[in-house]
Amino acid sequence: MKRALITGITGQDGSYLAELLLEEGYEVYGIWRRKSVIDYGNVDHIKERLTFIYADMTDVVSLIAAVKASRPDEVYNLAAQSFVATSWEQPITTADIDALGVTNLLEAIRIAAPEARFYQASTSEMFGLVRETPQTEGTPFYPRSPYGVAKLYGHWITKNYRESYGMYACSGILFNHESERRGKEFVTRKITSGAARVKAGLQERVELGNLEAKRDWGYARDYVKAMRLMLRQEKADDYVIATGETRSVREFAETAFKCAGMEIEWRGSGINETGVDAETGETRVRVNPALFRPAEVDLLLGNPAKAESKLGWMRETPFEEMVRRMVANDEELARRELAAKGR
Ligand code: NAP
Ligand code: F7E
Repeated sequence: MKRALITGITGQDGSYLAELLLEEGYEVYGIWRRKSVIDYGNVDHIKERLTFIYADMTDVVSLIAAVKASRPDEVYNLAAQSFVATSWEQPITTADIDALGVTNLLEAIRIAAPEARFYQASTSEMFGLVRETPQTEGTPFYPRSPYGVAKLYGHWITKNYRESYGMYACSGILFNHESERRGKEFVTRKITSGAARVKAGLQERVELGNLEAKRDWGYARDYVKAMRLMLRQEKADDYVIATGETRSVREFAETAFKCAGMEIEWRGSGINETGVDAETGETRVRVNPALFRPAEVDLLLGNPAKAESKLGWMRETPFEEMVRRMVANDEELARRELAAKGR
């Protein structure tokens, strides 16, 4: 039986990856953080089948102990302070976890399980102010946030340990991927949850920042399959994982509200813009300038050709289907919220 160690197991990707590896017969270990209240996050439904180890990316001693205890064949580093907006408020924490945390984990592996294969969760945020479109493995990087800068360090240190010590260490440069398990502060889930709650009468509107930002949005369950494939190749390498399609936040909002049975009409332009439900005439979306970022990533569009040809990876879930699933899930949560309130 193969053993995998996943950092960030309670997060969106960690939970889908854990399910996938369990299905394949792996013994799955997950690193989690000590909190005042025990919280299994997105793996609550499979917690009995997992082995949890308390550790923190900023504490190399705890990581060495975790690697020793799990004796992994594969290590997936998915832990991060992953919310870009927070990285301006907590730049040091973000760097400690997302940059130096990667070195901590690589050193723990070098000491305690040097033969283990390593996956690093790199990101399209490293392309930032994009130098070419679409972005590939060869596109120069230009990060635009403390998060992007920290992740770029994690990306290069992974490559460096591969070249310095011959470790099997890969980076997946994943473009945005979403799901029913996405954190509610990210724009997609904020919109799908907002649309469902507006429809249920639980909130009046959704406040958004930059509607013109464009992202290449894929489905998280499809993307974790690429991580596993990367660790099964003859040689370690880096791969872009993306859909090859890009859409604006505005288009995402229109699609999500449509899935919830509401048609959005935009009135005004720029920062005072509002989205009005064409049926009821009520304002459903409002732009709040406070939600704009100090520096924006305007356009991301990935080219996954290398992953398709070398890994045989293909995305499976079309954009509209992903949004439909997210809205349906949030409508169900809104129904439960109403029931809990006796409405
Ligand atoms: P997520 O839902 O925010 O999950 C992050 C995980 O990291 C959580 O389990 C969190 O634990 C854990 N974590 C945070 N700080 C930690 C620390 N100091 N020590 C140990 N664990 C810590 O993120 P995700 O969307 O699944 O993304 C997975 C990875 O892919 C992240 O590295 C992210 O930066 C990267 N990425 C994501 C995307 C995307 O679109 N989703 C795209 C490219 C790259 P708690 O539950 O304790 O908070
Ligand atoms: O923002 C704009 C915002 O926070 C997307 C992380 O998983 O993907 C994610 O980072 C866009 C930005 O994701 C709101 O300005 C408008 O342009 O959903 P997001 P992100 O910053 O792209 C990458 C690949 C990662 O690696 C990260 O870990 O949407 N936007 N209005 C808004 N964004 C948010 N959050 N909230 C708004 O109200």
